[in-house]
Amino acid sequence: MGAVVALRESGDGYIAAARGRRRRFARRIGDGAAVFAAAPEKEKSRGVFYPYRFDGYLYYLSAFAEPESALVLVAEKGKLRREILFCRGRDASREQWDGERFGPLRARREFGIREAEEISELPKAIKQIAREHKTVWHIPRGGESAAEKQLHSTMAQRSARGGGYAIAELRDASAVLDEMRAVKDKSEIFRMREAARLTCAGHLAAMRARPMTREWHIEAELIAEFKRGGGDCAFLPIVAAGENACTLHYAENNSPVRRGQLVVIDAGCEWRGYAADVSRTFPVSGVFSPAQRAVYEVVLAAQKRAIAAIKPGARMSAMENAALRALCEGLRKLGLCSGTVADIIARKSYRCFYPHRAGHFLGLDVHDVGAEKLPGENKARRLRAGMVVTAEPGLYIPGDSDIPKELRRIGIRIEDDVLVTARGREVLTDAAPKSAAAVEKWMRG
Ligand SMILES: [Mn+2]
Repeated sequence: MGAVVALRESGDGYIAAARGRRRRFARRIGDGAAVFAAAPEKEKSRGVFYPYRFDGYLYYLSAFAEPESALVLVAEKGKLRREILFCRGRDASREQWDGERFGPLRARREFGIREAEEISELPKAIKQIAREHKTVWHIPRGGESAAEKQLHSTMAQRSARGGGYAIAELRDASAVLDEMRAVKDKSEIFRMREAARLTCAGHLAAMRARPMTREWHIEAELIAEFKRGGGDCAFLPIVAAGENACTLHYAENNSPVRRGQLVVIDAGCEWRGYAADVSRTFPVSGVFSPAQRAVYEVVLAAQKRAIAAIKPGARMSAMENAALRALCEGLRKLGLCSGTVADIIARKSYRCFYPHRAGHFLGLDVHDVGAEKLPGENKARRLRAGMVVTAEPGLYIPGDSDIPKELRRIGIRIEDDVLVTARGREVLTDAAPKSAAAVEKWMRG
């Protein structure tokens, strides 16, 4: 993401929201300094780089998306005393190659951060922090950034010299920030709605891809819709025809597509840093066979029950259990599992048909932070208004000879993105057809 894109991002309240987040973070840590480093650029092949993806924590607190940047915060008695953005300096010859940079002067103005300096000044700033602060917060990442290497070497120097530097403790800031990130504010929900809207547009176009004789024809329609709206893929889309759907993370997207098969699409648009994540399953011919439809109705019923279990105060595990019970009832009706639903769950005989979980948090990351159990709690966390979770049960039937022939190798997943509201929930992605009848109707054109 270059400077021009970052500039266009102002105007939706995100920059002001980021300022509020910095103050809240200071309130939560009380006293100490914090260093947030940018994600590294990743080389794809000699001299060619993957599209740059910022670090979620740094972006959440700054709205700044350039590589080679960092944010230093200093809190005193719960007040934000200093905030310094470090970024690349202006450099006409580099900018001729890589595009415009903000540079410290303009970055400070555009992003409303009190101080800004060139990234080359960061080592000095870290030295100063080490002299003045006992506790330094950071995001531990196995020491991949220069800033992090310096924090660790400063700690080591301290132990070698016996306290010449003051950092006594490096603390993990993700424990604090994940709690904040789990509940989305207005500017984040605005972005997630747009990501959801473009994702649904992609699914609608993909179901009508012409020609539709290779999986990549379908994938192309998804990507075109994301790009048309100024977004991009939040992750490699899964477009899986026939038994490819039974490979959960299939993303080759290069197989032939045949009439009579189902196609599972699991794809999401990322818009201004925020992700959507939607799965739909449709028949290539435009009409479900009776066997395909029978399995589809089971997954759909499970997905609806999962969504109904999403509400403030409910635990994530309630949603998981609702989906699982419905899937097991369906597996029994389809003749794929025997015994009572309780037996099927206790024996885990559903596992070969449903090996994944029913949902995850969604936000800056597709598998977003915040879903983890709270420290000291052994139960799944409770949902709160402003959280966004996916509901995505699926069934994947193996080709074994003891399974009725017409059911073999059917793979189906249905996934929506759900915002927890004060009263219950809002499905952000219901513009993509979901009931079997709605899917067939859309495909008829
Ligand atoms: Mn998902």
